[in-house]
Amino acid sequence: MLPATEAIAAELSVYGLILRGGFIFGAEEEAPPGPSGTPAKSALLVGQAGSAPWPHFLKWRASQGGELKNPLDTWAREVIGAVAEKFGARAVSPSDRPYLPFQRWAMRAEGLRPSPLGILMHPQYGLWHAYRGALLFDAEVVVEPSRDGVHLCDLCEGKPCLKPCPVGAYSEAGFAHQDCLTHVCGVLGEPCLEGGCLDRNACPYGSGYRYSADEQAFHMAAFAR
Ligand code: B12
Ligand code: SF4
Ligand code: SF4
Repeated sequence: MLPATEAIAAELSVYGLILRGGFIFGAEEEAPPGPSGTPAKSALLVGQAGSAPWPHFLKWRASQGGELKNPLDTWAREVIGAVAEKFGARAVSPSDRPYLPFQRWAMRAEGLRPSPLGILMHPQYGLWHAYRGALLFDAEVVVEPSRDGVHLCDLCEGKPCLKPCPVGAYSEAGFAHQDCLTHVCGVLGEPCLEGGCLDRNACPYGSGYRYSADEQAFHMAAFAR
């Protein structure tokens, strides 16, 4: 019997995580292994909208002794791994090497498109969402997310997200990772380090889902490490 996606979603919601849609791998496609070790037939994406998982993560981190190297990854692997085991799936993480194409999967599952910042733009959550894992199945498990087909960046006049960065790190040429890092770690980098990326915060959409200040500082610290 195929697992009920409602039951998976309910299990994930305990941790503030959500099912973000899924897709069936094509017959010609090179799919990653499913739980049996043969190529997976389908994938369901797991992620967050806004800071919903943050309090759950903080509670878990407080219960761990000592410093963990990648605590958010460790927490997500633990939580999503347990859900995978319960529903006969194999869990994978956006941090697994070699990197799995999470953004391409998300575009496919949710019909999203990238913003000028590279982050996928969501019609409801704006730039304030992320992927924490995926469940790979040996069977064709399907979930249909709501899609409204609107790409807000197409309608956005003036593109305020491309203005505040002091080093113009985002441009049509892509993301100047090193320029960003040098600024964030330099003497003038405190506003980014403490309050999050100025460009990301300048987007007017999905502001109700904006990550909390401490979550933004946590992600920037991990980025600048
Ligand atoms: C390596 C990596 C980075 C690298 C390099 C990105 C690059 N130039 O490829 C660096 C360290 C620069 C980076 C930074 C950030 N990243 Co990053 N990153 C990744 C990671 C782990 C792998 C990317 C990859 O190579 N995938 C493999 C290829 C084959 O997959 P793909 O889907 O085809 O690849 C797409 C991306 O590479 C994308 N892309 C290309 N350039 C850039 C630049 C940026 C900034 C982003 C977001 C995407 C992006 O274009 C490809 C086609 O769509 C992914 C997770 C994942 N597994 O995909 C997260 C991921 C893309 N990152 C993400 C985010 C949010 C960021 C940050 C904005 C915030 C943060 N995490 O600190 C920062 C930017 C810093 C800032 N100024 O705030 C999110 C995006 C979520 C979303 N809503 O779309 C992801 C999906 C992780 C997640 N857990 O959700 N990242
Ligand atoms: S400011 Fe405009 S162009 Fe930039 S991410 Fe937001 S909607 Fe897209
Ligand atoms: S974190 Fe700061 S330096 Fe980096 S892209 Fe955002 S605004 Fe620019």
